[in-house]
This record gives sequence, structure tokens and C-alpha cells, in this order.
Amino acid sequence: MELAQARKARIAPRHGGKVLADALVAQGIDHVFEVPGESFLDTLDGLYDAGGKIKLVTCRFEAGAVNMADAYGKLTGRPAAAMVTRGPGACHGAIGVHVAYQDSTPLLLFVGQIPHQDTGRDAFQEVDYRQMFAPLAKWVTQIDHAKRIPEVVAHAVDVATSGRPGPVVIALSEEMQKDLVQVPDLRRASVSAAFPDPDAMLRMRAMLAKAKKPVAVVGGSCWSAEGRAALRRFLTQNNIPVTVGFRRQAHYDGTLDNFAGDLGVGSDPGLIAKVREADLILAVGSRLGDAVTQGYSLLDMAGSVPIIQVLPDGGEIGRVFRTALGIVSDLNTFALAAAGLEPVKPGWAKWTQELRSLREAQRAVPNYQGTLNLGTVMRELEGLLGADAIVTTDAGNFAGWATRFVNFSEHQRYIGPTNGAMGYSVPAAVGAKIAFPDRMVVAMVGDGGFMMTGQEIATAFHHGVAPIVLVFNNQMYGTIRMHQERAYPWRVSGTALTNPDFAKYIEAFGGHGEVVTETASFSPAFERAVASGKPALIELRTNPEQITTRATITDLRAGKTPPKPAPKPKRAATAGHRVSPAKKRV
Ligand SMILES: Cc1ncc(C[n+]2csc(CCOP(=O)(O)OP(=O)(O)O)c2C)c(N)n1
Ligand SMILES: [Mg+2]
Repeated sequence: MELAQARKARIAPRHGGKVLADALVAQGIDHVFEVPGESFLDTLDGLYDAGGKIKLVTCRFEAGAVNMADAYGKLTGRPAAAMVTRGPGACHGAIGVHVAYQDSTPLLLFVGQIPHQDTGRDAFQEVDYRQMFAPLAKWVTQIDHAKRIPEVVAHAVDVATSGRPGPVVIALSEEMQKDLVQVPDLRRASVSAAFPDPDAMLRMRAMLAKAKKPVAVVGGSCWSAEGRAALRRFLTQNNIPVTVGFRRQAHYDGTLDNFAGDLGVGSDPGLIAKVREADLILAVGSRLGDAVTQGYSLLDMAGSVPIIQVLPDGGEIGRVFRTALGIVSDLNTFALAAAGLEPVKPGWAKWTQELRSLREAQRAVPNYQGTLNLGTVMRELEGLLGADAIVTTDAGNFAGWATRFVNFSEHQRYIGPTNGAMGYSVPAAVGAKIAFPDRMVVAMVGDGGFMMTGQEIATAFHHGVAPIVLVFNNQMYGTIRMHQERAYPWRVSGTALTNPDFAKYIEAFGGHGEVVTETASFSPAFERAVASGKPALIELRTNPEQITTRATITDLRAGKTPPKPAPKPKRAATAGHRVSPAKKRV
């Protein structure tokens, strides 16, 4: 008998779904977040036996499932899997793929596919995923033969985690999941991380030694605890002022004397002005993208100010801004190598101090109008967060309160969608809490974002974990109202919201609800939420007039002429069911 045949004879036949579940285990995938569909019953059946090794998390919405997998990837640097059904499930989940792509998060998305023999008939829920996900994912493929499962899953993990990490989408033909095949499982690849070129590291050091006003911009994904500690050593030894990229807030310890704040949406204009003065930019992990560079305006594209850019993918280096030195490296190995360099004799102590004092000035809480001062609330929250707390954020103006007032420390994490996807925060917090049940997990979200995916709190109850959700309720899509007031002052159109009683919402699940309307009530409410041990929600009733941390609606309208009052709307001619609007608080 041939060797291969003899080997095969010893392998028990398994259906494709079981081969897939075993392939996930073999590749170290230990979390699957899913909304079921009949298109992958066999895979769910395969996962039935993998219970001890894979945590199967049943979600309420596919966007939530993919966002949970994304949060897992952001926090661990390893991919989790999400599973969704054909057409509709894939469409709901697509937002999570875009988040993972723009955030460089390793992630696997499995999509049930129609039976292969019906391809091209516009069959029930049929979609060509290679086309649909082409611009959203790092790689899209489809498995049509069960014996290819181990190979494709192994390669998918390698693609998701190598170079610039990202999401991989794998469609699963329905009938191949049922096929009985005899295939071996494949080992997880042991690939060493890309190490920076020692000559390039010396050039970096030489450039640093010549600089007078360097600024570091820290971003990227898949930082390990060791890498973060090494980065801190390198940047503190050289006393380089450090900024963090958009939604990468806790990538650097904000309590350190060289932390200068964030570069992103709504950042400190003083800091942005200072970065324009820099004579060397050291971008570690940051792609120097749209938000970080203030719409590609912060730096000179021709590179008149030298830029050193460190990224795991050479194709991304200098993509928009010409670099003086590009270093292709895994971020953690770069940090370790950088920490091992002899520090330069920094002649910029005053410069670093100036940038740090900007950060401190930002954190001084103004006397905001209204009973609930969110600046003070954030400063208090900083003291209440666990030393290794995970904070998740959504898209919205509310996010500015935490970035401006909270200094995260080295073992804390702050994760959010750099693509500005609303609806990320609550599922991310649920996924984070499932993956790290012993860490405090706090979701920050606006009233708009909460009503997009807040129902994933049901998943937290189902899986017995207790995140804490802070809902910043200003009764509007505040960010868009801000843009609207700038472009079309006084003409409020399509941005006002009517909300439920958020505390009662979580109480309906059996959770702990609080409503905070005054500054002094926040800390006790937060402490009660923690002590309850239940999933908790604290509604922060904010002053809608305070549209950002820096401006009121009145400020945005200043100097502009109010329009003539709009004509009174005529009563609708058709009789219909009318619902009286909920009573407004403001
Ligand atoms: C999925 C999605 N839809 C729409 C938008 C556009 N958008 C950006 S912020 C925002 C308003 C967010 O409202 P809310 O969550 O209440 O936060 P606020 O800005 O009021 O603090 C909207 C609609 C988006 N970024 N993502
Ligand atoms: Mg809002």
C-alpha cells in the first residue's frame, strides 16, 4: 500500500462541518461568534464536539457577531471566527469586515453559501462573495471541496495575521459541508515575526540624534504586552513626545510625562499646531491615515519634514506621505529592537515638556454649563477603571470626552472603529468580556449608536458576562448635528432622536440600570453598577447644547445670521394613526 493511502486508512471519515471545526481548533481559533443559518448546519454540528476547545457565542445580529470577533482580534492579536449565513447574514456582517480592514484586525468570517449546483441562478440568498467582499477584505475565498478545508483555513489564518493584519472571508458551499472525507488536520504555522533591519535601526537612531523637535505617532494593531512595554522603554529613554492615532488611545501610557495626546477627530488644535512644528515624525504602526493627519493636511506629502515609518507591510509605507526611512517590521519586534538601542542624548526636554503641558491643559476641566459635567465624570471614571480595564468606544462626538479627559495606563486597553462605524462599542464590549471575563469592560456609546446594536447586551446575559455600558444621551445624532450647524445653522434636519428609557431597557433583561443627571451622582452609580455583578447600563443625560468638548451649538452658530422662520407645516390631508412624540426634556 502506498504511504499516503496507508495514512489515509488511519484517518476517520468526517463530514466537512466537522473537518472545519477541527481545522479551527488546529489553527488555535478558540472563539466563534455566530448568528446561525441553515446554510451551515453541518459546521454548527461540527462545533458541537469542539465545545471544550472553542467557545461558541450565539449573537443577535451579524454586525454584532463580527464586531465581537474584531474586538477579540484587537485585544489578543489572534483572529477569532465569525459565522453568518448567506446573503442577508453576510450583508449585515459586512460592516464588521470593513472595520477590521481599516483597523488592520486579524479576523475570519465564514459565510454559508448556497448549494454549488445552483450557482448563478440567483438562487435563494445567493451572493458572489468574492465580488461582494473584494474591496472590504484582505482575502476572499470559497471552499467547494471538503478535502480543501484544512489547507484553506490554515492559509486564511496566515493571511489574516501576516503583514498588515486584516479580515479574511471564507464562503462555505453548502453541500461540501456534508461530504464525508478523510483528510488530516494541519499544524499551525510557526512563522517568526519580521525583524527590523539592524542598519535601518541605526539610521533611525542617527536621524533621532540630529532632531530637535521629534514627535512619535503610535498606532497599528497586534501590539503585545511585551511590545508595549518595550515601546514605552524606547520612547521614555529618549524622552520623545508621544501622540497616539485616532481610536488608538491606550496604545501608549497616558500617565507618562512624554504623552502628548491623540491625533484624530476633534483633537486639541494646540497639539496639531505643535506637530506642524516637528522636525522628525516617527510613526510606529500608524498608517498616517486620514483622521490622524487631519484630512492628509498635517504633514507634507513630499516629506520635507523627515518621516520614519514602521509598519509590518512595506506596501503601506509611504503610501501618502513620502518617508525618509521606512522600516518593515512586526511592531513588537521593532519595539524590542528599539529599546535595545543606546538612547540618544535628547536635546529636546523643553519641547517634550511643552507638548506634555498641552495635554495637561486639555485635561483641566472647564466649567461646562448644565448639571452633568462630562469632563469631571471622565476624570472620575479614570480613577474607577480597573488597572487592566478594557474600554470600547463607538463613533460619535461623545467619544471626545474620553479621549480628551482620560489618561489610560499601560495595561488598560481602549478599542474602537477607526472607520467610524456606529454600533461597534456594545458588541465589542460583550466580545471582550466573553474573552476576558476577569477584566472590567466598559462600553462608551451615544444614544444613536446604542440603538443600532445595543441589543447585543442580550448576548452578554446569554453567556453570563457583565460589561458596563455608558450611554451618552443627547437625544440626537450629535456629530451630524454639529456638521449641520456649521454648514446650515439653525436648520435642524434629520438629526433629532426620540429614545427609550435606557435604564429600564437593561432592567427588562434583568440587568442593573442607572440614570445620571448630575456630576456627583456618577461615581456612586458606577460603583453600584460594578457591585451589582450584572450587565449594567448607566445613562448619562448630557446637555445637548454642549455638542463637543470644545463647543456649544451657540458657538457653532456665532456670527451667522439666523434664517427666517420656516413656514408652518400644513396638516396632512390623509387621516392616519398618529403617535404623540415623547416628551422632550430640553
Ligand atoms: C453605521 C454608521 N451610520 C452613520 C454614521 C454617520 N454618523 C457618524 S456619527 C453619527 C451620530 C452618532 O450619534 P450618537 O451615537 O448619538 O453620538 P453623538 O454624536 O450624539 O455623541 C452618525 C449618524 C456612521 N458613522 N456610522
Ligand atoms: Mg447622541
